[in-house]
Amino acid sequence: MKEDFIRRKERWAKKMSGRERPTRPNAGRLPPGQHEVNNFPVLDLGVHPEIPLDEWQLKIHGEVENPVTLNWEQFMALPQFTDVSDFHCVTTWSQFDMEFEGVAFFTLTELIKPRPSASHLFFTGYDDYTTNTTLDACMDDDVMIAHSWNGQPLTLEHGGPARMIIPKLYAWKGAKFIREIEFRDHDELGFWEQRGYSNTADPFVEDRFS
Ligand SMILES: Nc1nc2c(c(=O)[nH]1)N[C@H]1C(S)=C(S)[C@@H](COP(=O)(O)O)O[C@H]1N2
Ligand SMILES: [Mo]
Repeated sequence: MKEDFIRRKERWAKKMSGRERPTRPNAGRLPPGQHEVNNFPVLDLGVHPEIPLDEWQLKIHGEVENPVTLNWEQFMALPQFTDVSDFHCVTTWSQFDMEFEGVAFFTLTELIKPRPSASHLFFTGYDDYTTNTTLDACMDDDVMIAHSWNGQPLTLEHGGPARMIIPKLYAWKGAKFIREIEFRDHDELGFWEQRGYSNTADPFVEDRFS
């Protein structure tokens, strides 16, 4: 476990320093039961909350040493991170080679310093959507809070100003219009998790429903 964590953090450090281009396998990257698309469909509860950048805030708190509420300027002043990943929606579409830019989750954890008691995360969007993961699932080199896709600011329908990207989990685990991230010492099911979707959500084992 510890060694795996160190490897993920090393991969992230290499990406941050520009010494490693993200490389993607060609074979075996389409999870079972998925098909590839190229049109980046929109999926959400149908509410697209419009948050002016000068009112936008991201609150990160809970089991952390240094809780913060970032405004847009502070968020954009953090070290920036670009990565390429695949995107898997539980409704069976996958899109490869998605280039997102934002703030790496490892950068956030260095800022807020999770307490040893922090084991889970609870995410809330400006549309009041919620979802949850383990902390471990987000301590990975490809996890970020993205503000841009393919070099352009995220459109509102895709979760702008900023959204979570957690490539190794089905996309409902990535909260669009992100407003709050709470570090917790216990798990709590989010919107879809309460409605029968899997809590762990690993596309490669078709972990769709609980
Ligand atoms: N805030 C918020 N985030 C959300 C959702 C939502 O309804 N609200 N839907 C989730 C679901 S079910 C999916 S598949 C992805 C879709 O992201 P996209 O619309 O950019 O394709 O966002 C996820 N994040
Ligand atoms: Mo979804």
